Amino acid sequence: MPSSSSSSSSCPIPASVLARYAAFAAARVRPFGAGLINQTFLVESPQGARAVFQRQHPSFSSAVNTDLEAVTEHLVAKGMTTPRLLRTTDDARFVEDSDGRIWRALTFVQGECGDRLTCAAQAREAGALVARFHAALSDFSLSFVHVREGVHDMARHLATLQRALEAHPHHRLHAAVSRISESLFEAAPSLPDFSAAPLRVCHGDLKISNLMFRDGAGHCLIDLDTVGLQRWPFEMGDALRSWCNGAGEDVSEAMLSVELFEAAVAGYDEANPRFPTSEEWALLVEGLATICLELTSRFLADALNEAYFGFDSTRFPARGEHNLLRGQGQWALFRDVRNKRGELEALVRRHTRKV
Ligand code: GN1
Ligand code: MG
Repeated sequence: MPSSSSSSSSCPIPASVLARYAAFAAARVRPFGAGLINQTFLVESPQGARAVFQRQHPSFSSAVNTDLEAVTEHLVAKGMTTPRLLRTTDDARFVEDSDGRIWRALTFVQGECGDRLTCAAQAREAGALVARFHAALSDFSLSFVHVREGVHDMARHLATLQRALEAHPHHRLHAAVSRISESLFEAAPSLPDFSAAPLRVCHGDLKISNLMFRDGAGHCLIDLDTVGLQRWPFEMGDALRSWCNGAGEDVSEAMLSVELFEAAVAGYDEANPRFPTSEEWALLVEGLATICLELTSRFLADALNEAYFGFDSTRFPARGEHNLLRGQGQWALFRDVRNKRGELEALVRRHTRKV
């Protein structure tokens, strides 16, 4: 676990940022969570009040905080537990530091997050929690200020990988990335067209570490920067590629657990019988395969570009090595999902009611 540090000169949050939140001006700060994009810290005031501070990744605009505040207010009105945006003492939604980096604060929610599911009962809880989240946001009618274009645009991700291969011919990992990429480019055209699936308000990043549990029950979703309109088979495909992969993201060999998949699907359907439609359910397994391929592509591109995903410097010499391993893992998962496709689609039909 990361060690704690006090708010001295070594404090990772600039004093000018903390000063804008009166209760936390003299707080203790320590690294928190497992996100790969934003930097996250747990902040504790001398009086024992706690909040989560995040430094946003530069690829997210500060406008994301307007959406975050509106979405979390809607969730609270529906009786859902959620972290909420904390405004500064002078009522701003975020703070820009002297280097132009954006910081924001969120309320702290007590609960447990992990990097894998432990059993079918927990997978059922996970499915039900996300179904309740989707149902609660189904009548969220404000338009999103921050829109991420092309998130699941496979052609775009493949082009990024192709460009990375061309831009770094002498990279130490080029041969390894290129080997998988060849098979990946061959497999991509076999994926279906998802454009007929409707857009729904989705979380956008349902990997397991973004779900919080409490006493074994699904408690709340965190990491709400990516909430926006999305196609449901991509949303749930992203969830299931993470939830049903017991090996996690840091191994080269990963497999999809049919048992966890079945429990998650059943849990979702039980908690939200209103949607999705049977057409969307029918696209779920191919949505799952698509996200595995998309992530393979994103991780492999970053194995060469070494610019985006965070990495563990205690286990890997550089960002490239960690991302190559992640890419290999998602590629193994893609192949396993494709092998199990018939079995998984039969389970979806068995467990879901027709809408
Ligand atoms: C990133 O935000 P974070 O670290 O939970 C990424 C997701 C990937 C995930 C893989 C905004 O998630 O798309 O699925 O890593 N988020 C963004 O671990 O790129
Ligand atoms: Mg995220």
